[in-house]
Amino acid sequence: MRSVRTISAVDSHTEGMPTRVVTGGVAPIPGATMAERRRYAVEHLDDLRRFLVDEPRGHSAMSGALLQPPLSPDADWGVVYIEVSGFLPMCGHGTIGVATVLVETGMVEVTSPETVVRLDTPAGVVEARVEVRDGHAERVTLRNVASFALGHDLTVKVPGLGEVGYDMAYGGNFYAIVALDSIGLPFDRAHKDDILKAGLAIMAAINEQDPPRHPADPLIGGCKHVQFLAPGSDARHSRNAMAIHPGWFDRSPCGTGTSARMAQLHSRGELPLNTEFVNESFIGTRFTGRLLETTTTGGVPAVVPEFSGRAWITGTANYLLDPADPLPNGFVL
Ligand code: PYC
Repeated sequence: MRSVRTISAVDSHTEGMPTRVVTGGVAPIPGATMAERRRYAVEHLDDLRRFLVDEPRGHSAMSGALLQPPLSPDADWGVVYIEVSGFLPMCGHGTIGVATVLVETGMVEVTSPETVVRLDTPAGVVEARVEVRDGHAERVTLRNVASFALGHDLTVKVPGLGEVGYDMAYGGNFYAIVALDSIGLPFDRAHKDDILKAGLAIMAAINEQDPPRHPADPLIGGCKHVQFLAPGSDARHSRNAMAIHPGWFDRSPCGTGTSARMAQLHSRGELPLNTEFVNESFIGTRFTGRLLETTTTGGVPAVVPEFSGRAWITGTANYLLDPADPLPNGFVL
């Protein structure tokens, strides 16, 4: 067996969505903040991302996290998120996966019944409270970054769909929130190809006509996620089909999408603080969330959300690169 690259990982899934937690084989990434590390990774480490998430080691909906030494003094670990769409500023299901792996592998000091893990992410420090029973991470509750609605009742002209109405909200990534029945499609996995095609067309049109920009962080912008709401979704219980660039659905309810949805509902006056909200994924798994407090970010009214969900370890692996492998960075079909 020969290898010119060896990356160790603990694989997990959060409510159905994979997180490959990279625990070894990646050096500290240059940068004075995690946002700078993410930017360095975008510019210099895309081959590593593709090696870990694309085929044949990953698949079209693969996602993961590179563990890093933290840069904020109060954080336990730093995280750079990787997935098929690129390097995300923040990833909720991924953070639940990371916190679960850190506790179950003993990479943080574990206390029962709760272990608090502070993670330095490109979008800011997030706090994960892990419920621990008999050494097992049972559930993770995340206090997420400030989330906000950027616009209500916006419209975009989408080739093949005409004028599509949406709200734009941020919960660690930007989400165009669209009622699925407004584009004439049913909330049915048998129609997933049509839903995905519509999602990608909406993202492309928004990025061309009115791309979102974070008011306080110039490194965060663009729309790579469309949160399609199922009929009957409301401010206490929503179901979503989360279409993500370049062409896949979140299998989990999506943590940053849940935060964006709660921020949108709050800004519309429909979700007060400290009120339970359930978000359900396309495969029927759930996150529970609530809004903790109001704040502002870059002058925009915002809320601080929390959400909780569960993750399970599915394996440990060393990912190798044979020097004779003709597809060293993997591929996308
Ligand atoms: O859970 O925040 C999330 C997420 C983003 C992309 C996929 N999952």
